[in-house]
Amino acid sequence: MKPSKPVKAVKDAVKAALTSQVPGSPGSAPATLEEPTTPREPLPPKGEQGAPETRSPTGAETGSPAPVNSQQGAYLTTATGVRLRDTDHSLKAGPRGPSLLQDHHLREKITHFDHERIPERVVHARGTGAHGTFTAYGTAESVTRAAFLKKNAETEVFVRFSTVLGSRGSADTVRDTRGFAVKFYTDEGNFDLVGNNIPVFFIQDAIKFPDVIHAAKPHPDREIPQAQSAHDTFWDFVSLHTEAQHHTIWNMSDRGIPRSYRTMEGFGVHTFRLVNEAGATTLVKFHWKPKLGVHSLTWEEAQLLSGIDPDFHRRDLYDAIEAGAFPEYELGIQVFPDTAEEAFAGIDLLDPTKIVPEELAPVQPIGKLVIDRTPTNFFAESEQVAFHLGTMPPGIDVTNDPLLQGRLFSYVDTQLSRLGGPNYNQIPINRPHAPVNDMLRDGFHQHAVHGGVAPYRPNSLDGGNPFTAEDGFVDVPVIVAEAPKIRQNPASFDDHYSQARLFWLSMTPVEQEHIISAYTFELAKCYEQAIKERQLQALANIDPVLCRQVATGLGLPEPKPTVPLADVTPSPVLSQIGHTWPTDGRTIGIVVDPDGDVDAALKVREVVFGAGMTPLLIAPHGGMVGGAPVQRTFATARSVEFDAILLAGAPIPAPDARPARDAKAGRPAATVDPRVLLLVDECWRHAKTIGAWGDGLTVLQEAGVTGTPGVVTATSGEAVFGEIQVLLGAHRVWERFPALVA
Ligand code: HDE
Repeated sequence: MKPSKPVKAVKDAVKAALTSQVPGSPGSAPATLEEPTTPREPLPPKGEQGAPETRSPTGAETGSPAPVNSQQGAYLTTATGVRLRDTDHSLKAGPRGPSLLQDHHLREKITHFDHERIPERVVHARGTGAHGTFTAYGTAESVTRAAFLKKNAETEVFVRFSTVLGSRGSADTVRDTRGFAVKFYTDEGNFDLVGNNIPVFFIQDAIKFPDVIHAAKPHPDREIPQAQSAHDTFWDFVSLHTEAQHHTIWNMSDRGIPRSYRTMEGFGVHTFRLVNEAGATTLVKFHWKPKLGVHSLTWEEAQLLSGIDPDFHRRDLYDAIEAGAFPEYELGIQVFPDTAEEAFAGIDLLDPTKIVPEELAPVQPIGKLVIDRTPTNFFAESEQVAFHLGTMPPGIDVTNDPLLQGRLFSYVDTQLSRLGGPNYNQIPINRPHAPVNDMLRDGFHQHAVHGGVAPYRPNSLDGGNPFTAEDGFVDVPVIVAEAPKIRQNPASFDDHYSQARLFWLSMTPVEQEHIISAYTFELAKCYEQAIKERQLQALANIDPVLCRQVATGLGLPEPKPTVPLADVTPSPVLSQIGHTWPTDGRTIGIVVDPDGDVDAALKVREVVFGAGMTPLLIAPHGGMVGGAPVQRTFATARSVEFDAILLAGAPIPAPDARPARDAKAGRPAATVDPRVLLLVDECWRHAKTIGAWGDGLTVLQEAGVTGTPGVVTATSGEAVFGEIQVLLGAHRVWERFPALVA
């Protein structure tokens, strides 16, 4: 499967555009000061933008470049292509009105506007999509006949990352599970792998999904809090439905606040059944592994970002693509024999609240995903993309996981109300790249113009077309054991604590500290004492240290466990700490003093670009410094945007600084601008690397951080940055967080 020509052209353009440009320019050409008056065709898309391949509603290649779907011509028209002279004045009976009902242009414009919104997703409303390409290694050929997994097969994909709880306009960095949904446009029809960044789920049966979501969404009376689990109904639910405890501890860990979509794992969660050419079956779990490793924000960063840059993850993804730091993930599978027990190492593979530790069943890489194009139009692509777990090509099938079974119903159903009818698969972003001949007809927004007279089969009027295919999708004829029809789970689903404990014991002390703080924060935000106490009981059944620390924070007694503590073997691979990773696309803030050594600052800026990262110049005022554009002023910069900061000078308080107010906050009047000191304070508190040379050393002294771990000094900016690059490989300077868990 070769990417189509337009896609390749865009990729080349992106490569060519990888100059020292800071990402984020809004258009493909700079704006002019004067209003342009010479008619011209619409501007082309920006270099990094992609769009759905131009396929017909029935999957045929059109060969047209993507902009054929975009607006055409130089002149403003009505929706039916009639050129207009004026769009700023409604038709009135004289200049002082009233407006006339006959103004068809006014009515068309306002009516369409009135209908611009569609219902947001019930869950995962806040999301961010991008295009990419998946290349298979061929290593899955022995277990599946799916053509897109054959060696070197290339498949176009659209990925959508999301939070679960928040509304469409909510902040990116809230504590929540993240969606990781991938639509593969394979030659054999689409494959939707609709996963999350947490490998387990809150509930074991789909019938409870409305309940858990009602509990986690804002309270129905006041509709607060937005996009958060720190409230009574959430903790009421998870402490009563204790199967949720495993997913919940993942949410309370750093996994609930990812640094970036680029530094997040993805999981199919359920066990799937693969079928090979010979018809043999295997059970598998899907995993996405990010090339940059798994990294998270600190809770304070996440909270600050919700105010300072609520679009942080979206911006990070799109800026990284624009800068050429294309996000990469390996797809892997854990492979289990398909036995009658549907279990592995004593773990029930149909229970979606359980993982199989990678130490027991290693993740075997089967292909690589590179995300390299942003959408051209967010609504058309990210908002209208419709995933469905049941969209599977031959070679992949489902299991009886009761959570998965309910999802098979839900995803089609939700699109009917969200996308306005049954033809949502004909929307450009959803169109398959395989021929569609489905006998489905008519309905709202029908884009296909079906031929023939016999949409049924067999038929003799349309020459018998369509025919069934010998190599078509096979529903694996799994034996269904004789059993009573019953509303009940298997007994193995009753263990609700052992894997939550496994997760806790797999964390390093720093990560355990974060988990304790998160539980303490969330439960302290609950109003009802009984709910806190009930959740403490669940924590006692996970681990006494965890329970004690949270109980202390809440000022409540520590309960005794009500079930024996499970004897588990930790899975160190679950920890994020102790490795080094590539640093592509990291953001480095460079504080420059226009009255200091500007050349040195600009030199290091080029070195940062050269290392595949984005340097942002931070100066007392906007405009230019030394011929380079200033991206942040002291008034607009905040530490949370940066992975590290470099101090290339010691700027004195700028005219808009308020040293007096800063002194009230406890810092004596400084010779350095107080906002630069705040930058250093916060970077230090969040265990970020800080570098300084020359005059910048004064800032370190004023901030009182000279000589502490991760504070790098040298005689030149290049030398400082060299060291910082190495430290960034570990994401944070972990020594700055003393581990207190005991
Ligand atoms: Fe979903 N889920 N879900 N879910 N889910 C939706 O479909 C549902 C579950 C996931 O970016 C909805 O189009 C039920 C698990 C993602 O567009 C809806 C159950 C996992 C996305 C729906 C689950 C997911 C959704 C809402 C319990 C991880 C966003 C809008 C049985 C494996 C996809 C929509 C996107 C979206 C139903 C549980 C992942 C309502 C009934 C488990 C990533 O159909």
